[in-house]
Amino acid sequence: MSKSKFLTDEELPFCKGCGHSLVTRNCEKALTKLGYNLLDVILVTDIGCHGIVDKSFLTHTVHGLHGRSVALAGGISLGMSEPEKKVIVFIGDGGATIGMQHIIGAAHFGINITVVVHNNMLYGMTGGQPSEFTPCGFKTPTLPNGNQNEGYDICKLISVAGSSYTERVLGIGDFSDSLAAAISTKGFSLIEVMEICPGYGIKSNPGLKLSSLVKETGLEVKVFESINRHRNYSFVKPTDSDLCSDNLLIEKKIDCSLKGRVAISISGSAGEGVQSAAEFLAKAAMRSALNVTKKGSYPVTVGVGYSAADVIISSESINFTGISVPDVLIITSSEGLSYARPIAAGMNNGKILIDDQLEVPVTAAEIIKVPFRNRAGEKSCSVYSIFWFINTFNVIPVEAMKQVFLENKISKKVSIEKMMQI
Ligand SMILES: Cc1ncc(C[n+]2csc(CCOP(=O)(O)OP(=O)(O)O)c2C)c(N)n1
Ligand code: SF4
Repeated sequence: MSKSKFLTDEELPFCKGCGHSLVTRNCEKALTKLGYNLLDVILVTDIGCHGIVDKSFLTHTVHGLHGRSVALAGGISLGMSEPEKKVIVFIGDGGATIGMQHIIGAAHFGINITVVVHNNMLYGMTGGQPSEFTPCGFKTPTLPNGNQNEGYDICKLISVAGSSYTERVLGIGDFSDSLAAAISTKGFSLIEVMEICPGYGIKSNPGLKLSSLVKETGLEVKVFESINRHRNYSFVKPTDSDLCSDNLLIEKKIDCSLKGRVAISISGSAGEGVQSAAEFLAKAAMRSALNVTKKGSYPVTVGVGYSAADVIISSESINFTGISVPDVLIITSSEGLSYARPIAAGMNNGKILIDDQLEVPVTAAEIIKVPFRNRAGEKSCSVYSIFWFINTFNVIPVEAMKQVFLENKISKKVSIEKMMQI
């Protein structure tokens, strides 16, 4: 199949012969047939080999937790009112096992999504453990004598639960019409694609053919009758805004002259207000009618170690929320410095604002030393660093920062005058 606008030109990331490649190519073909625009498609992927495909899609992509992608996709679908948008979930049989309740719930409530189950009958990414879809007798590296029990028939379960379109297909050749039928169905639809993982399934079951295996299991390859569909559930949206409209929850209050996009990374220590600093900046930018994304990174032990955040502010819409190289890197502590060293090393221009007591990292960016910790103290040094940045470079109006800060309970403990020092 030829390349299309839905995928990058990169090779797909799967092992040779993996059925996940075929699902991707068929999905791309179905979307092309249906005439979707790139940014009208929201692909939600689950954890597993199939999930690494999201870097290959040029549509919106969201990577969910293992088994939770259907719940995530349901939320996205319910949060949008544009009928031309389509939410598609890619999930493995492992994720479908872990998240079965979400799938049954979404079918039951008639949530408008299409779920594509990549059923390779085992957990591919972690080395071939069995899932609840592993057929009786099927061997995996951790079940060398073969599974003792029957696998689930997800298509039967889902069609009874209320799915509007349900089909099982063999992951061979062209099944794009089946995907197109599911994708064009309004309400919940599911396609289960049967595959054998060459990495683990074929190795453990040499010579096994997909079509004969599926025949032996008794799993029917067909479109299933929809039972209990057209339920009349309604969901009240929590606000009058939705994920796609320009109707912002935060009013534009302050004029801002920024044109283009600025990517800011803040790197400091847990407990020193890094996430609050990023949140203040994000809210102040929204108040200035800019588009904003904010992400936090920290170890699972949230109370110790580094804490870092990425904020993008832009007068244009932000379609990619990652920051490969920031325009501005702010470093407020030694733990933040350890985390940010590789980021600094990758900067060929831009600015690094660093606490004046810290060693300067290797970088080609401009270094600006500021006594963040001495002036504001350890608890407030990160929030202060954002005030200093805004006050010095006027990227957004400082008035917006002041308003956001003064509305927060932190302003009862920390004076705005302290934050405004330059
Ligand atoms: C809640 C949770 N449990 C376990 C894991 C570990 N894990 C990562 S990938 C994976 C297997 C994925 O298998 P499957 O969903 O079938 O997808 P495939 O790799 O076969 O495409 C597991 C168990 C995890 N990430 N999260
Ligand atoms: S390990 Fe299996 S599921 Fe994962 S990419 Fe390789 S063949 Fe595909």
